[in-house]
Parts: sequence; C-alpha cells; structure tokens
Amino acid sequence: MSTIERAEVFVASPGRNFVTLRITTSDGVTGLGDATLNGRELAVASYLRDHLVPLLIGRDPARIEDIWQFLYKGAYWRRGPVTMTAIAAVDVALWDIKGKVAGLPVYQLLGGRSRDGVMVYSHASGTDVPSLLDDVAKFRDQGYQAIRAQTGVPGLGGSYGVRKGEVYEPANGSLPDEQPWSTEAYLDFAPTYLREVREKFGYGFHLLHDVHHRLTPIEAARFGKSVEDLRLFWMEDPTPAENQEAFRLIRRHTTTPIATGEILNSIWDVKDLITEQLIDYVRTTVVHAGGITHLRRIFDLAALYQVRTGSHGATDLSPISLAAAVHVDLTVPNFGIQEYMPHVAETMQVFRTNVTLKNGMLDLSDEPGLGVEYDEKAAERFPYDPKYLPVARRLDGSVHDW
Ligand code: KDG
Ligand code: MG
Repeated sequence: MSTIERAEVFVASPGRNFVTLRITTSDGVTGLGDATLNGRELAVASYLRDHLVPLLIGRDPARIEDIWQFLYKGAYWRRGPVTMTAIAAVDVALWDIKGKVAGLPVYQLLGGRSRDGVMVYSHASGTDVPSLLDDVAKFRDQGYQAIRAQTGVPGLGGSYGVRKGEVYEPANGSLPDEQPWSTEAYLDFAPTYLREVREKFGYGFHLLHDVHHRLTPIEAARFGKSVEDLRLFWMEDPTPAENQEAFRLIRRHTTTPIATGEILNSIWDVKDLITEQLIDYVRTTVVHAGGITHLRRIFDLAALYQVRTGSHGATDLSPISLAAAVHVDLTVPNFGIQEYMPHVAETMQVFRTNVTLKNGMLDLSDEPGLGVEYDEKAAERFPYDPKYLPVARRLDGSVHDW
C-alpha cells in the first residue's frame, strides 16, 4: 500500500503571499493544496506544519473521506477559517494524488463534465465613473460575459474594491490601511454608477456588484430595490455574512439576487441560507471551505434548493485553488458563475497551470490530477512579505465592516 511519506508547507510571496502544501507518497506521487488565508497566512502554515502534517505521515492517501473526517472531527475544535483552510489544503492535495494515480483529471473523478466551460466574471473598477466605464469597455472587448463593477465613492479618500494596477489586490499594507467609509455616500452613489454602466453598455452581459458586508439589512433591502430594473446578476455580501437572519429581511423587500459565503467555511455556516432559500448564489470556496470534499457537500445541498454556485476567486486564491475550482465547476449541476482575476506574472513563475480563458469561459486540459505544478526553487526568490487587508472606519472614527 502506498502511504503518505512527506508533507511540506511552503510560504512565499510571488507577487502576493501564498501558502502551499505538497504531499508526497511512498510511490513518489505528489499532490498540491492551497492553504492561503489572506492576511493570516502563518496561522494556517503553523496549523499544517505543527498539527496536521504529523498526523498524515504513514496514512493511505487514497482514503480522502476518512482523512477529512479524522482531521475535522478529531480536532474537537470545529470549523473556522484557519482549520477549514488547513483541511482544504490536505483534501485538495489528496484529490490531486488520486487523479494522478488514476491517470485522470480530477473533474473525471467527480463525475465528469456537466458543461463545456466555466463562465467567469471579471472585475471592472475605477477611481471615478469615467475610468470605471473605460474598464467595463475593456472587459467587454475581451469577451467577458459577466463583469463586476466597483468604483470609489466621491468624497471618501479610500476606494474600496477598486483595482490599483492591472490586478485587484486589497491586501496592500504592512499594517492595515485605514480607509474612510460613509454608508450614506455609498447608498447615494452606487445605484447611479451601476445605472450608467447599463445605460452605456446595455443588458447584453451580466452585471455584478459587491457590497462587502457594509450595509444593515434594511439598507441592503433599499439598495437591492433601487437597482431592480438594472437586473444585476447579484448583489454580493449585502450584510455581514455571519448573521443569517438578516437575509430574511432583505429577501422580503427585493428581487435583486443575493450572493454570499466567501468568508464562510462550512456547510453549517450556509445551511439556513440555503435551506430557507435566502440566497441565490453560494460563494464558498475550495480553499476556505474544507476542500473539494466539503465544497461538493455544500453545493449538493444548494442544488436541492435551486441555489447556484458562485465561488470566490480573487487573486489571494492561488492558481491551485483556481484549478481545483474549475474541476468542481465543470461537474456540478448547479454551477452559476466563477469569480476570476488573472494572477500577476511573478505568481505564474512559481505555479504552472493548464487553466485557459476563452470568451469569458475557463477550461482545463485532460492532464491527470489538478494539472498544477509548483516550482519550489522559483518560489525561493520571493520571500514571505506580511500584508494586511485594509480596515474601514466611519467618518466618526469607529470601525466598520469590511
Ligand atoms: O482576501 C479578501 C479578498 O479576496 C476580497 O476582498 C475579495 O470580496 C472579494 C471578492 O469578492 O473577490
Ligand atoms: Mg467579495
């Protein structure tokens, strides 16, 4: 029997910080898992190195479900982003190994293709409306079928959700950048620029918007109602995601579809949202919600309630997570959309992947396993570089939700 012989944790910053797990079997087969938790990377690296790796050595890598249950139930302390990201890395690495051993891409092990490709949405943003409109035009020209639109709010120095260079990178400070926030200014402004996007570009593509948990339930209800005629694909994270009750109130007032879940990490966190049909899209991911094994469980529950998938896919999810997401997205019957932002060149010097983008759709080749390689030597050129997400403060100085 093949056993797990080695499990190594790499922390590097090729363009941004990533934590990567590589498991090697006694037969010399390797599997990769992403363990990146933006701004809290070393907590997961330690959870893996100090607590999970010693438990993996000598185990049968084929027993993915059993290892998942052992790590989850055996910890006694359940759920939470650190635990679920660490378990996810192990789980994804084991699926990678299973695929390589079988000589099949992971999506074949999950039941095979349900679709020809994976529709993605890109991030259009600008510091003001004209630059946002230019960005939307660029992504339309590139063939994207779905575009998220964000722009800085006039009068607020900060520009939340806005890309600075070619790539959206919110973790930008060696200490958190504190940015001003005014709900009143946002609520006055956001519906007007979303309207300008529709007026200029029409309705022939999907338009998305991320609220980043910044509204109260009744504010979110008002926002959703005010943009109903713009037919958003979704309004994302209208209120803090951990308060599932809030979504009941929003639902009573608006038909604008709702997406949430990028910061949630277990089926228990999304159970009521799904079973009470309080959301339309569940944004849990392979990396923060326990890997392919657990994400499939969430997506299968969602399918019963006509909730579709819309996994988080910002650049803080490594190319390993993106590939794993595409394998899952290709197979699940209730796929909705996949967030996609290209990684910078430095990142791609360290990760080799076979994921391709054409006409706003992702696909991958039939390479066995996930189809990703990690160049550990190249990674050594990019040492860990501590970075934090910004923190929002209301105009009176108090901390707001991000
Ligand atoms: O790490 C946090 C980012 O991934 C987050 O700001 C991105 O909200 C986000 C999104 O929808 O991509
Ligand atoms: Mg988001």
